Amino acid sequence: MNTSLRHTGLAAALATAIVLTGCGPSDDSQPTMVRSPETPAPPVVAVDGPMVIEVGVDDSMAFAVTRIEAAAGQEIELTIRHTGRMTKEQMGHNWVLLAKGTDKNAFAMAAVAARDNDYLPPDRMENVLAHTKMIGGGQSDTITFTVPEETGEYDFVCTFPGHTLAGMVGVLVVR
Ligand SMILES: [Cu+2]
Repeated sequence: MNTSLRHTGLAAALATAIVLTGCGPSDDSQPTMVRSPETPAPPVVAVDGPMVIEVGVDDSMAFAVTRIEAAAGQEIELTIRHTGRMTKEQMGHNWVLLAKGTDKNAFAMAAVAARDNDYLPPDRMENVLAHTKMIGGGQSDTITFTVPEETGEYDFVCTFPGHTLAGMVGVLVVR
């Protein structure tokens, strides 16, 4: 009996939603864009939103994206997507942005001992500016972070044992 009541309520809510979205008042105060055909359209730049980046990985030890250029202080929404078939234990990958000046190989060596922490060394987290989860085939993880204010190059690495040394690295260039 409660089911039918709930359904009625849901239908009413849906009807309300449709009315609200379907019959919004027309706003005559909106400025109208008038552009002559000769005027080129402005570039599509997400001024307010984050820069969206997808970094693909698979059953090899490499990032599909090894160079990211960004403006100081901008937001980045980054997704790491593992399209391989191997598990997190066999061929796990993460995306770890290191602080400027971090020795990436030394960091990765320390990470090997941090298996219980997704291969992120707890005593070196001051070197980590942003990181995703460690993922396996078929998984993805999305993070949002702010690009450092200091211009220059920042290494990013995968800290799964052996991967940084095998060349699973890239660079974020901040302008
Ligand atoms: Cu990896």
